[in-house]
Amino acid sequence: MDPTKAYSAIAQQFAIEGDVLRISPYGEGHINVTYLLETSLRRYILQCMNTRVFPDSDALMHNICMVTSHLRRKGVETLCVVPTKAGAPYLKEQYNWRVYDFIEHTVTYQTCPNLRVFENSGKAFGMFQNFLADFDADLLYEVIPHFHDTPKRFRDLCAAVAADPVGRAAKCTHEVEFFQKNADLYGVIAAELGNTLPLRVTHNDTKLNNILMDDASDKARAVIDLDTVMPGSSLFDFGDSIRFGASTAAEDEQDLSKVHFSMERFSAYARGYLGAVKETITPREAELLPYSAFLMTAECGMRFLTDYLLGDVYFTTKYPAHNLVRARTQCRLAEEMRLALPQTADIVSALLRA
Ligand code: ADP
Ligand code: GN1
Ligand code: MG
Repeated sequence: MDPTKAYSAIAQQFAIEGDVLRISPYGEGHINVTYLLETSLRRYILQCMNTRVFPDSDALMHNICMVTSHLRRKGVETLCVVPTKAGAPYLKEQYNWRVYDFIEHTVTYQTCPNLRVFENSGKAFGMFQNFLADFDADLLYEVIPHFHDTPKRFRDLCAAVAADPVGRAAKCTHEVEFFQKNADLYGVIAAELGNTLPLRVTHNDTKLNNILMDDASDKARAVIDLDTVMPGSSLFDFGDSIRFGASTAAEDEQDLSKVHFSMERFSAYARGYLGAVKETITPREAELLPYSAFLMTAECGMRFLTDYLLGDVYFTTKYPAHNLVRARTQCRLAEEMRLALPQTADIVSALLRA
């Protein structure tokens, strides 16, 4: 179906400038269906919101409007929600839709192109944490409860293996064994959050394609995909960035011989991140940075595998084994990260002393 024909009437219900010329699929997100909306005057992002993942669109858009207003007040470049012509933050139709200004002269990376980009993204996510340090977490709805509750993610995986609703469990016994073997490592952040680890307002989905980099300077311009901004641990954000950007291959690389954890990239990201949060990071948070990379990678792998077992109901997939392929890269990376814990701890210590 031609998206221009199908969705022009939707786009025209927003307070956009110019006449709709073209609507085309855009980006590599796994959750929403994203389109580039081009008018006779400018460009926008049009998104069909995923109401299975985020059932409460009012709460979701409330969070996004609150967070973006807070950032804008501080002069930080951020997403700009384009309201409907009736003045609402999103459109309720058969599906729910929203529009953002397209942030021009930026690029998103699906894999890390060079160390400078990754260091800059570390700095940007560190600054993002700083900008939200005075944001009142009580103003936010918890749009996905237990989002980074890794022990619960493990229990969900075990339940999916036991139920095996689409008969795929026999195809992933090695991966399931991997997650069972490491199960005693999943509880550290969950046990300490709110006591020995501070609860902060965090992004919770800090992969490299959720940050827009300036296309000329490679500096970070805007942190996007603010759907999951909720109270959490800064370790979720650090670990998830490393999970995605410190891999030598794409998240869905099928040739595992290409998939490795790059300590050089870990070091670059940590340098950028610690440069931004040196004043506020607690000793316990700093100590757990290397572990957080392992944890978030294992957690994401469990989520991909659970979705594979349940028949691909959560993440967007392009072929039947896509979630299994993604789970395999995460197993490989998590294993290498676990083995590298002594070296990555040394990297963090050296950066903190510098
Ligand atoms: P998902 O939740 O599915 O990941 P995102 O909100 O991250 O959806 O959007 C998907 C992709 O669209 C991003 O990775 C980015 O490349 C692009 N994108 C999203 N919002 C903007 C924007 N305001 N300006 C430019 N590109 C954007
Ligand atoms: C999803 O929305 P997107 O594609 O940026 C997911 C993240 C996963 C990621 C794995 C709301 O991120 O939690 O880490 O895929 N987002 C949600 O690539 O579940
Ligand atoms: Mg995204």
